[in-house]
Amino acid sequence: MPANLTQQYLKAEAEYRRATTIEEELACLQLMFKEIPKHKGTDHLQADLKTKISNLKKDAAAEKSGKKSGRGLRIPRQGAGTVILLGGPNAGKSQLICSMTRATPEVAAYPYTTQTPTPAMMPFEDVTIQVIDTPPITKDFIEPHMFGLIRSADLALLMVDLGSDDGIEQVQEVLDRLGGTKTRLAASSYLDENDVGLSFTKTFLVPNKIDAPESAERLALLHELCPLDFTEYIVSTQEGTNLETLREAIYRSLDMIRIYSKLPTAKEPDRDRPFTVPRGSQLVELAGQVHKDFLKGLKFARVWGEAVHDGTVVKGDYELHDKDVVELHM
Ligand SMILES: Nc1nc2c(ncn2[C@@H]2O[C@H](COP(=O)(O)OP(=O)(O)O)[C@@H](O)[C@H]2O)c(=O)[nH]1
Ligand SMILES: [Mg+2]
Repeated sequence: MPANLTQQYLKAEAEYRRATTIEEELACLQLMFKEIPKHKGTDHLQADLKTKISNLKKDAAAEKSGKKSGRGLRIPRQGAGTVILLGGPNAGKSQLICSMTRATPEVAAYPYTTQTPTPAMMPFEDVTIQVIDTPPITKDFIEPHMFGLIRSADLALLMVDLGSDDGIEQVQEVLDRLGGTKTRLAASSYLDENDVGLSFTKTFLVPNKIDAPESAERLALLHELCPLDFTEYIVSTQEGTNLETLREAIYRSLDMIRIYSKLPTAKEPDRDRPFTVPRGSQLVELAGQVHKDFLKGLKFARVWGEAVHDGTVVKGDYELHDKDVVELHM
């Protein structure tokens, strides 16, 4: 029997996917339980949700009393979006972080140098994007907390080691390992409506070490043996080849817009630190980010931008445009 899930349910599930704290997760699961159509076709989903909620409550209690909940690591979202690096050992994940951010993780020719997922901030023009370095995924092993991190990421970069004959097999292992779980990779992000909990995270394929001998032959072999519909960026993280193209592609894929806020008393907006919101967002969504008092107290705003005349007065339902300058009034 089809589950016939409602829009509200699917929205709660999408938010559940992005949750990074136990409280957020619990709130989403409770909403999902409230919204799930109660009939035979959803019996096992209802039971599944109940179990998840009760486990999460135990985790929350354990966390409060200072015990480790065993749910492992959570990384709060920061910046315009979150990108997770995935790959087998030695694919060059840590080297990518070194080359594209100011962080300096250990890069080494032996596997398992990176032992826990570690976030770094990658600049793009005047914004920053969170990039998470991770330990390798292999046929036999994946850290349990990797699933939550992959689900909640806006984008995954699946890195391939073109410097070794094992690179293709290693990337296939990552795909197989995740393919057997409810956290999978795809050309774009979506949730499976017929299988609750099954989520797909948008992924770029990033064959690395194109500077290495025989890398071109291995790349051809990768395409032949492992055909994927992911967008591909071929790079050398060590020599910097194609990294600026990748950086821009990452930002574009987040589909965010930048908004500069200006105080009524100031002549110029703060150009150094734009706020970022998903394309299509309305003014109210920005207001809450600028200050929580604006969520309820917002009266109107003046906007300078390409879509409106300078200083136009708008209400909360105004659709924001990239690089708008916004002056909020309580
Ligand atoms: N030739 C070449 N070697 C690289 C490149 N990127 C990383 N490496 C080397 O590959 C090894 C593993 O890199 P690392 O970033 O630690 O891989 P990780 O295990 O995926 O984090 C190190 O010896 C790096 O110097 C690259 O673009 N070209
Ligand atoms: Mg590493």
